[in-house]
Amino acid sequence: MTHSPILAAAGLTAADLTGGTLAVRSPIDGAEVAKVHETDPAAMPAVIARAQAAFRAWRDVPAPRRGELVRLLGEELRSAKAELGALVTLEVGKITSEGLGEVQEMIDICDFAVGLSRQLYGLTIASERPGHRMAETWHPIGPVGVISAFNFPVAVWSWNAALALVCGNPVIWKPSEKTPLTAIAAHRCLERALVRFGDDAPEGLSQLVIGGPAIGEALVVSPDVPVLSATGSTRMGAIVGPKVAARWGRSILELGGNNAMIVAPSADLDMAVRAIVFGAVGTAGQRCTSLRRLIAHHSIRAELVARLTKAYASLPIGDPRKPTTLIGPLIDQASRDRMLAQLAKAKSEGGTVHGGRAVAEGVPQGGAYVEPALVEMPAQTETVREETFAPILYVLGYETLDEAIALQNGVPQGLSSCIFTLNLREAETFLSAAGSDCGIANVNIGPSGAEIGGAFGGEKETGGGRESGSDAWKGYMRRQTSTVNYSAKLPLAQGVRFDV
Ligand code: UN1
Repeated sequence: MTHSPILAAAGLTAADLTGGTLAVRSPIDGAEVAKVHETDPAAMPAVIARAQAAFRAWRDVPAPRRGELVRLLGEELRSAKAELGALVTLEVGKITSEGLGEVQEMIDICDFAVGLSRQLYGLTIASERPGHRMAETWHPIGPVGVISAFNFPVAVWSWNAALALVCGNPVIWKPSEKTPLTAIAAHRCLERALVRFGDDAPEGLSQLVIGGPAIGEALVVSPDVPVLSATGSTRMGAIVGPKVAARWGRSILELGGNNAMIVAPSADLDMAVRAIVFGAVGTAGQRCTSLRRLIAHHSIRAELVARLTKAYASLPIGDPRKPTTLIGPLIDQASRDRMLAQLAKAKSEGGTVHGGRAVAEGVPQGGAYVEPALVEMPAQTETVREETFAPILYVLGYETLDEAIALQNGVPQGLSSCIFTLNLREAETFLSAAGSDCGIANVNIGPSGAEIGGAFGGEKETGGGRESGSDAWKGYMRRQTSTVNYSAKLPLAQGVRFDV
C-alpha cells in the first residue's frame, strides 16, 4: 500500500519526506512513510532569538489586526480540512470522522480567537483615593513554547497558537516526534495565511521545530520563552513544570487523565451505553479525556456490563480509513504491550477481563490493533489509579452517591468526569464544591469531546493548566494594574500619612 497520494494532497513534498533522520511510521500498517529532517538542538538559541525579535514587532500590531491573521488561518484550515484530516488518520490512526473532527476543532478555535481579538478586556476598578482611576490592561507576554502530544497532533497546537497570536505573542511549536507530518502540513496553512496577511507579520512569528527531548528542553529552560504550554504524560509534566518554575516562567500543563463516569440508578441506560462506548473506545482510548473508569450503582451494574459486553462485541476494529470502522490501531506496538501488561496486572489484582486481546484478523498487518477491554474490578486498585493510554474501561460498583464521588475523586488525576442520572439532587451534588474534583464535570454526557468554548484542563496530576475557551487567554498575557492620579493631591492608600 502506498500512502503517497495522501501525503501529496496534504502538501508534503519529497524534501519534507526524505533525507532526514526521524523515521515516521503509520500506525495503520507500521510502514515507514517518511524520514523527516530534525531541527539541530544547537539552532535553538537562534530560533528563540528570532521569536524574541518577532515579539517586539507583533506586540505593537493592534489585536483586532492580529485577529485577521487567525481568521485567514481558519480559512486555510477550512479549505484543507479533508486533506489534513486524512493525514491525521494516516499518522495517528484516527478514524476518518475523528480526523476531520480534529481539524474542525482547529477551525472552531480560530473563530473563537478572531472574536477574542476584540475582547481582550481588562477591568476598571474603584480606587479608594479621590481623583484616582485604577484599571488593568492585558499586554502580550512574549514567545510561547508549545509542546504537543501525538494523540491530538494539530488541535492542541491550534488552541495555543490561535490564542497566543491574537494575544500578541510569537509561537515556537515542538510537535510529538510521532507526528511531524501533520505538524508540517498544519504549519503550512499558517504560512499561507501569513503570506496573505501581509507585511506587518514579522519573520519568525511562528516557528516549527522538529526533534526529540533536546529541542523541548531548550524551550523549557529558556527565560526568553515566558510561557510554556505542554501536553503529554504526567511523567513529562513532572520534569517540565519544575524547570519552567525554576526560571520563573509560566507553564500551562495538560497532562494525564483518569476520567470516570458515575451511572446512577435513574440513568437513561440507552444514552449511558452510547456515551460509555464513545468515551472508552473512541480514538482507541487515546484521548486525555477518554473514559477509563465506570462507577455503576450496584442495582444496575450487572445489566450495564451485560449491555456493554454486547455492544463491545460488535464494534468494527480495523483500517481507520474504512467508513465502517470505529476502532483504529493504537499508536504503536509499545502502546499495545503496555495495554496487555496493565490487563495482566489488573487480573492479578482480582479483575475479570472481557476482551482486550490483540487483533490480527481482518486488520491491516503491521498495526497494533486491539479489542477494547472491559475489566470488572473488586476495588479501585493501583492499576485502576494509573492512566493507560489504551481502550481499557475498569468497572467498579457503588451503593451511595458519597461513595461514588469518593471513588471518582480517589485517583491522582483530575481532568474530566461525568454522571448519568435523571435525579436533580445527584446531578447538582456531583457539580458542587463537594462533588467532582475535576476541571471538567458533565451531566448526561461522556467525559470526552469537549467543545473549544470552555476552558480545557484539570487539577492534581493533570497539571492545573487551562487552554482553549473561556478566559484561558489570560494565561498568554501579562496583566498590568495602573492607577492614574488626576487630582492635585497625593493621598496614600490605607490612610498612611507620610508628610514631607
Ligand atoms: C486530548 O486528549 O489531549 O475533549 C485533548 C476532547 C477533545 C480534546 C482532547 N476536545 O476529547
